Amino acid sequence: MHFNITDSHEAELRERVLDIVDETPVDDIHTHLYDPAFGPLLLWGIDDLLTYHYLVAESFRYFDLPYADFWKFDKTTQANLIWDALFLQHSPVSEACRGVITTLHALGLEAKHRDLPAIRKWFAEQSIDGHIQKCIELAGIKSICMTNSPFDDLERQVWHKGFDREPWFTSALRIDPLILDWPRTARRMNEWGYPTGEELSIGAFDAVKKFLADWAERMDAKYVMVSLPPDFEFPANNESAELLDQAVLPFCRDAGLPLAVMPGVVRQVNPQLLLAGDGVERTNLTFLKNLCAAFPQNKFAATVLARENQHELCVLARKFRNLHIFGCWWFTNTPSIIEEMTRERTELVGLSYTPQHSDARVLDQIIYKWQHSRTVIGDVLADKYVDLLRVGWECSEEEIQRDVEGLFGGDFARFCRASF
Ligand code: HDL
Ligand code: ZN
Repeated sequence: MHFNITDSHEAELRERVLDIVDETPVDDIHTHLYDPAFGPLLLWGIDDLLTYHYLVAESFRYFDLPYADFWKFDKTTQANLIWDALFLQHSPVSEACRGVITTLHALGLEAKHRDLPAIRKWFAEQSIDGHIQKCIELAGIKSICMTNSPFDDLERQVWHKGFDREPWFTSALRIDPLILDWPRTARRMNEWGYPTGEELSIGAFDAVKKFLADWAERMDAKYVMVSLPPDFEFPANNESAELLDQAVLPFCRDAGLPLAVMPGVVRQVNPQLLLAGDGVERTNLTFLKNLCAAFPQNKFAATVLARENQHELCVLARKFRNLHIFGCWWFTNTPSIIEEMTRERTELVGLSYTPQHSDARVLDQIIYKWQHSRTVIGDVLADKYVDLLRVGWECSEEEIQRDVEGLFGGDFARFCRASF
């Protein structure tokens, strides 16, 4: 039975939902951005926007020059080639291309004149501090979580030197080399004064826990994170599984930190594309089910790379309260898939998830990644509140605001504070 709701009532409710989604500041819980203290690691401006690895991959579909020749060019030349191929020779309809135009438009630049030198000139006149503020305001961001790796030589030096942190940059401790490349990592950790020895042992596990504790404290990490191949197994008779079981998860549990697992990436399917060379395969999520079940006191956040895994991930989240699903990661960060994922997540887990993270690698990208995502997420939520209205349940402005604040970082913060 449909209550006799007028079209204008529904339209007014939709408008209200869209406004709240547009206006509510968001915690961006996974990016590759850096506090300006990290200097050149923080990418920004038109040439970084155009040489973003998503656009590199798309450009090579039109290039016939050898990969190696492209990589020999300087960044400006690479950007010019990408601009010509993806914006001038063809309309910029892909999500990553459209994002550049959305960003330039939001910054007040008339990209439609197709005048790349003029755009370059404008960016050259900006200061990084003012530009950070402008991007954060235009994106409606409350906080930006970095991906911080003690295994990155440039980054490690900055942490050891110390710096005054900008309040809106938070940290996540990235540990891929520890889990996925133990032999080499053990040698490096030994050099850094963590006696891991050659073989995995109680001593090695203690050294790993100390390493994690030192870096989580140094960074004030909000969570620990690792990306995993699609065939990752747990339990398993290998170093990765033993390190998780004996060191990483005990540390995370005692420190109250979630472990974010990001499975499904197949690194370097085309090495000639460098950073753009990674691919995706459907993940066997049994490992995640086993982790959530075997470690009920641990908190797991998960974003999975293959579209085919998303429904199964929602069902896993229904089974395990210590699993928080988040974001439309990388190849799923497109309007059509964000819509599908946000609908199924809302329909299966209500509001106890985080619909998006930007994964931005270039500061300016937070503008388009959040503008595009807010549009899709807003439309899905508007449908859901209208569906409720049609069966007699009208949500107040305060209730909708509360719900959206939860989706935009509040529920993840609750999850991070929770102890099971
Ligand atoms: O492993 C990751 O965190 C991925 O997000 C990769 O950094 C990837 O290159 C990327 O930038 N995806 O958006
Ligand atoms: Zn990422």
